[in-house]
Amino acid sequence: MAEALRLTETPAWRALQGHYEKIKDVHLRQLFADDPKRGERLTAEGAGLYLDYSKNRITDETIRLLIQLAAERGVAQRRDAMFAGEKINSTEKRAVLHVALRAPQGTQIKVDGVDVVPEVHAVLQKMAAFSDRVLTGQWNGHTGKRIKNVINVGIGGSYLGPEMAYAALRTFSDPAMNFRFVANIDGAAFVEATADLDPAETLFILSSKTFTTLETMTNAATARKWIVSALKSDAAVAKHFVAVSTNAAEVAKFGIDTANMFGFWDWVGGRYSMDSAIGLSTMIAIGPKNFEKMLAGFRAMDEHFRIAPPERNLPMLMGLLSIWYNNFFGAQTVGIMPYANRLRRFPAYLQQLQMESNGKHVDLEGRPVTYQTGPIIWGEPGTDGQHSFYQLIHQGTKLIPCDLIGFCQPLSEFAGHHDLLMSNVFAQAEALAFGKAAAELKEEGSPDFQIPFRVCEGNRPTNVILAESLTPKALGTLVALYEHSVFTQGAVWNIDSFDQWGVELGKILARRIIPELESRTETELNHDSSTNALIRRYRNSRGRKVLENS
Ligand code: G6Q
Repeated sequence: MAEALRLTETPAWRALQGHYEKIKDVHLRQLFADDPKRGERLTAEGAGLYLDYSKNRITDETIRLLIQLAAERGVAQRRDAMFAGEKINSTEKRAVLHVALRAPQGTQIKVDGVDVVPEVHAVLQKMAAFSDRVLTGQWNGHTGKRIKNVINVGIGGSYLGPEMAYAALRTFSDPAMNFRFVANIDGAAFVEATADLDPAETLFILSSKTFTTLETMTNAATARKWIVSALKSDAAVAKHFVAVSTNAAEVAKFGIDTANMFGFWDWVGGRYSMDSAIGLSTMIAIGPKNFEKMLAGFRAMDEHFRIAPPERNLPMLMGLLSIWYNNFFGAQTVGIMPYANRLRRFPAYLQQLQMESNGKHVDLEGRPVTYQTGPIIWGEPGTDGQHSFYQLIHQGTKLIPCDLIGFCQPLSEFAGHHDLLMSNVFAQAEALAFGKAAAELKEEGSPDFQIPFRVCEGNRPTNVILAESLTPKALGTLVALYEHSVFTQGAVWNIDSFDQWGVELGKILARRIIPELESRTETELNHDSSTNALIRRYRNSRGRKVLENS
């Protein structure tokens, strides 16, 4: 069989290159002047989200070619293979089924001939029963005190989702309860999370797919000591620890009854797991009913991604637009700016989702890619960012496409703030697109010498995403939107968006150096001269010696 065409050899890619040359200097001012209806036309709606993509440097031809690119790269077929449970994570030979985590009861999704949907619902029910017991005081601490504090111990995919979701949905949680997150192995993280808490009222959720991750296991051991020394009994562990993991043997070794372990499966990637049992802290915070609403939001976007035609398919359009800037305009980064303070951890969450998924240097055949893959993702909530780094977006020399995310209805009791907040979403998108020309400045009376400094060229692209309000459902929909946009990009680039070999490497590297730092006897060092010197300096500072010749 003839080898499939490499991405850059496909007809659509070549056509996009030619098309880029034609429109790269066309200004959004021109595009809007040419088509007065552009701002209504280049929009799409799905699963309760409204996407205005009219302020992108595109024409109808761009969209046509990008959709052709998706077709030539078999994005829809790959999407259908994912939904069908095929092992599309080929480097780990695993299915990729975060969509099964929110599949309704009765749907059939098979992995190796076994329908996984009943297992998913069994775990959800177990989580709901446990959450209810904690929330109603049927599950109390060792001394009989009510659980008031829940601490999720986990890192990466076992942390960023729960932390982001709690911040986003705090309005839906009982203000008398505290939810905290310990990820970093720096002991300060544990101290900060626990300093003002009573161990007798504190429940730890140890969240680790593998239950071997150094950071999590170290923090878990510290938590165990904190509980046992305060409550003066090893038996307290049973009441103050539960686990979320795929590794029952290690969970049991820690001293947790596996009846209090909430499972998930190797077909859920860490960064795609916030709606699995990894979301146990979220479920306790917002309650099982709201968690179900969040799943309904994910599900609505899954359905939209599965059936909407490409020209109206939000994740498909966003993924393709990201490729347009990344691969044709050479943009290195994407800014994520949620105009919602409660979404302040959303950029960090998306950073992992996108950069771990699409930060890849070889294609599915293991060949080095000859094109750029995943962009750098960063961002802060608006309006904060406007008073710091937006300057570079408006007037710097780099092209930074941005997603501005806003909500029509406020959740805050100080509703008067909301119009002011949202006016900034619209104003920023407008200013980034249209800028401020010298003639306008002159007319407004700017002194001549200042005009060059005040000019904003505009032509800075944005997507504006509007949802009704920041509810559990809307959060699920938003997360799934980005999951599927990442998928679309990975499918076009022909990379494995679901492995993370670079992370695995990081997990083993430090293990060699730990004993070299800890050893109290004179230690020989055999690294490069820089690493040796750094370790020597550290050991000296800690009063530990290094052999002279190393
Ligand atoms: C996510 C990554 C990574 C992982 C953490 C935690 O997709 O694989 O961020 O989630 O390293 O791993 P454990 O859950 O196994 O502790």
